[in-house]
Amino acid sequence: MHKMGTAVAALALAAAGLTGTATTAQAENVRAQEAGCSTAWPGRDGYVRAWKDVNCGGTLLGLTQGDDINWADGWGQFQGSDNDNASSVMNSGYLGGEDVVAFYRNAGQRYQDGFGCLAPGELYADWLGDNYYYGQGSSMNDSISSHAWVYSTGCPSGSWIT
Ligand SMILES: [Ca+2]
Ligand SMILES: [Ca+2]
Repeated sequence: MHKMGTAVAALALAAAGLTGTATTAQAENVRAQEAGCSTAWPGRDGYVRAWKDVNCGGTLLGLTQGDDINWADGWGQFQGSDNDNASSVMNSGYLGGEDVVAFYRNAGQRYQDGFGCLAPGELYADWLGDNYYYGQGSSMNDSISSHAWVYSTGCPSGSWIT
């Protein structure tokens, strides 16, 4: 959700002596971001969702209670141009079991070439551009190509996205 991290960043800016105007603008931006995904939050319904734009905005690329190992193919809930196009994602899955959504840089790659895990308690990642694939390092914005529901034990400490 980023509330804590962004607040820390805002404090750091203030401490660095930047103008109050900049800090205020950032605070406004934070409020806008929080409103976007919190408004879209459906309650726990068992789904993973992905949007084209930040803050759970723009086109809803897809939603599913299952896995989709290829966001670029012609079947499943994510197809064609959904590939490499998501900028925010949400996990409103039911708690327990495989309740974490792992997003992968490539199709059908599972853990082999970069992934990030979204915990159900995190609710959503409102901006994938400040999340980086575990074990691979590149930004997750406009690059997700598959996803799967996994157990939290499958996600190392550095793989959680926010
Ligand atoms: Ca697909
Ligand atoms: Ca990709």
